[in-house]
Amino acid sequence: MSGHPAEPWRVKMVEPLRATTREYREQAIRAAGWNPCLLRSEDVYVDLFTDSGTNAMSDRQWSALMRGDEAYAGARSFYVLEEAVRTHYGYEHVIPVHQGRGGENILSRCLLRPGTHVAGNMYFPSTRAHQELNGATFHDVIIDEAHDPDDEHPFKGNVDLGKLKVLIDAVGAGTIPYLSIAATVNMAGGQPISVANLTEVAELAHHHGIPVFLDTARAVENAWFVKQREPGWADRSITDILRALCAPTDGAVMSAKKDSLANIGGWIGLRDPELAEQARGLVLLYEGLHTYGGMAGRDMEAIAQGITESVDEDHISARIAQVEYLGRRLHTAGVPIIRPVGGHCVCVDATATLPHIPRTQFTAQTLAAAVYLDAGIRGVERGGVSAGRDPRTGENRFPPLEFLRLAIPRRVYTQSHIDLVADSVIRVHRHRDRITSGLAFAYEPSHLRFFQARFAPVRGTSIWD
Ligand code: PLI
Repeated sequence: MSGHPAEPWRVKMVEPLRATTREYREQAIRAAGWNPCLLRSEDVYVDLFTDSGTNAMSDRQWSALMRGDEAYAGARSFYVLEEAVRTHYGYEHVIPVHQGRGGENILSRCLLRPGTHVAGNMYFPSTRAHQELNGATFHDVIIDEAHDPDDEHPFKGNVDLGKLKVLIDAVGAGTIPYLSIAATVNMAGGQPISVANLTEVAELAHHHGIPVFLDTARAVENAWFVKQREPGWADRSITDILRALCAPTDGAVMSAKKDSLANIGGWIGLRDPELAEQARGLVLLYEGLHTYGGMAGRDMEAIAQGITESVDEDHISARIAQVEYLGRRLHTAGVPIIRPVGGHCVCVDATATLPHIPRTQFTAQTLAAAVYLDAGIRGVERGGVSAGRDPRTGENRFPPLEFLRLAIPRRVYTQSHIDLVADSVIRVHRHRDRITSGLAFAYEPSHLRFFQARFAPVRGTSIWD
């Protein structure tokens, strides 16, 4: 199939992959409690569990590692990272953390108290978990289109300003310490927010004295969609658009394991010096000194170099095109996927694929296991299991979307791998009637349960007849 631009890199070092038999995979997934997250990576052929920390670093990033200054205090590498973040994202105060959730912990602890409310454009599990652990209630104010897998809205990450106003009126601006806005929105399938919408959201929030924090994990991918789809931005550079996305916000929490092409790391970016002081104080307790935040000096160098590579148009256009190619192959073959295809993943609509498996039997988890069984491809459930239980009622939460996410690491897989994935998912879809049992919990952890949960087939000994 045409339409896939050649990768703008060549391979300098290889990592062997091992193909396995169907019998082997049946044993492996059973031993993993039907949870692909508990598989050993050597038992996975193409690993699309996440695009987080799984990127291939460039030769320039590997050389940057050698420049890492491992001084405990005031490491040169911190100032290199600080400069890169200031230049590309525009935040004055840069506070390193070991990865995104480290930043979420610090920000939530600084600002949230029991009885407070946080609004955002759909939840992310670790982000909401930290908000809830600090006593806040999360409110989803994303536009309705985001919950519809077939809606082709170009900015399904946009906030519904009407919903936000209703929330502010209902709970009072004083009880909303901040808005938690993501670019792109992972749980909607990597869908972007427009610059115009984010600017309007910030104006409304600031009018009520509410600060806005941006989850910038995939803001470069968001910037690419803005360039393609939002009137007025086609001729601007990705760096300009990235800065325009950050400009109306009061700060950011960053997992550098995504856009920034690093294997670990993150930062908090802030404008308010007092909040920055408070955050640095907590970083000392929970992460490490405020000039390394749990990272080695070499990690900070790799991220700084990765930031400059992330905004390169050859890189970002090929990256998004590879994801789009997989989506197009599945869509053309009739596999129901979330449309339009997002920035980092293709999401197979599990309820449309397996309508005979009820959501109480974790439809997308079942589909994830089935896709692993077919050819050793690992994706992740994004549905009822990821959503967890409501902390107040203890009831399972079932968000409108229930999907298998195939997240594509950056610069790792070639077109043949992507074709192999497409062939396998199309095959599973064709044989979907043979998936006869859903799953029930055999072990249910209390937080972020999708990582460590174990399951058993509801009927018989396998999910597949
Ligand atoms: O995995 P961390 O702790 O570096 O970052 C947490 C995190 C925060 N925000 C968003 C939008 C994420 O996607 C995110 C992590 N995502 C993972 C691990 C993923 O597989 O999507």
